[in-house]
Amino acid sequence: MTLAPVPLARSTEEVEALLARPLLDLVFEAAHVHREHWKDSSVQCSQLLSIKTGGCPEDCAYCSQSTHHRTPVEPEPLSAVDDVLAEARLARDGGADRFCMGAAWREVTNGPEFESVLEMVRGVKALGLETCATLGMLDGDHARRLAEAGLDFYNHNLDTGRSHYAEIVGTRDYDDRIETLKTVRAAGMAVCCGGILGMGEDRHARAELLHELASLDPPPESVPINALVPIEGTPLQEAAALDWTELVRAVAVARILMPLSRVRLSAGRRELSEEAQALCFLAGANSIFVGDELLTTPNPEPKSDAALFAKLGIAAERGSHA
Ligand code: SAM
Ligand code: DTB
Ligand code: SF4
Repeated sequence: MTLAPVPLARSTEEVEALLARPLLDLVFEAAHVHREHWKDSSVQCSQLLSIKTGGCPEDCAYCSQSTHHRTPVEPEPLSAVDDVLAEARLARDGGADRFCMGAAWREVTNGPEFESVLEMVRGVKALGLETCATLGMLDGDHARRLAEAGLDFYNHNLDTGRSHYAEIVGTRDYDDRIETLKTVRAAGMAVCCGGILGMGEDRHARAELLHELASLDPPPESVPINALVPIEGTPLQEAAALDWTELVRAVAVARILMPLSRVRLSAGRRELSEEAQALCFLAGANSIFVGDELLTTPNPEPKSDAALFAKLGIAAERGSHA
């Protein structure tokens, strides 16, 4: 059976129309696109570690690590290189294939801390893992040095659509984010860039975000789709919970718009049923965060993820393009 082809979405309005399609038609179409471009249903597994927690001067309304909010997170200095490498080894032995180091910095600055991060990247790479870091904004020289140290991916999210952005972040511009993404690209690293759903945005803002991501040239290699993890003490602590179908829709539309990207079902998986996660995988999600913790909040337990993968017959390994 063939479905009527979906025209390549070119405008935010078209993306919004895709998001509004009947759910099962949308999932069917996305699954079709997925299977055309990826040769199996394997799921890539990234593990996160917060290497520098809290004390961030930015005011991101969702974040546990901003000094603008009083949250339960206690600031901690940059971790020691050896401790990070010990965590990376555990992650690798637990089945992760990519290790992502996150720092609550507004931007990278030169000095001993950056030198330590470069050493962490070299060490993680030497363990045979793919390397990823998310350190805030960076300039061309930082990007070049990270790439030389062996950094494969740089994560920097657009977070939400342009029309909603000012509600969420006041201390930097949308275009600052886009600039950093260009700098990452120019240094030859792969881009990991996505956003968060469930921050009070409407479908139009979600369409803007997905359209913006798909319009990056080339689109990001990894697209994390996060559902807000509400954090006590932040302005979004009482945000209305996202309906799981909206997450499935966003995953499906990301898959249709960015057929060759890894679409990662990211933060918020603990709140999703196994059935909802299965529908996300069918709709084209082919990456998750594994391990007990995200950055400052819990993730599903590794044993429950292993059980889900076993039930669905999903292999936790590097999948490849068709
Ligand atoms: N400071 C760096 C930055 O903002 O780019 C790196 C770390 S920051 C915590 C990485 C990303 O995690 C954010 O851009 C955001 O998309 C996501 N994130 C942070 N807190 C979250 C939350 N409570 N729920 C869902 N996603 C979150
Ligand atoms: C991304 O898009 N999600 C990750 C990673 N990139 C850095 C972070 C999720 C953080 C969730 C809230 C926390 O644990 O603090
Ligand atoms: Fe800082 Fe990143 Fe949190 Fe924003 S999301 S407050 S930049 S750590």
